[in-house]
Amino acid sequence: MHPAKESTTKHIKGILLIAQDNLFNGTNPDIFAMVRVPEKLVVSNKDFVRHDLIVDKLSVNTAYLSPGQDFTTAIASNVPGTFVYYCSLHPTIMHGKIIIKAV
Ligand SMILES: [Cu+2]
Repeated sequence: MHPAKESTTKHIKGILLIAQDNLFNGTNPDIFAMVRVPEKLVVSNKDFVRHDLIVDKLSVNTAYLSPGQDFTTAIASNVPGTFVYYCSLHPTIMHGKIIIKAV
């Protein structure tokens, strides 16, 4: 019995970012999360070229994803703030914000 572990798992929600046509989800959407509430993040490459997803300040880096490949990671922060996510291969067109709000 590990109730603490159980309740942590309950708080993990899923975010899916699909890389396609050199955009994430078509619009490079803002992603919202709460401080100290980890969010599962899946990046799926449905494009014809390689992409990755990096969030420098949250230590997220999927490495290069080939077409058809996906990668599961998590975003988590103990401090509120706005963090930029981007594809290192197309940083000027594939970028958005992760907004972590205080509880
Ligand atoms: Cu890219």
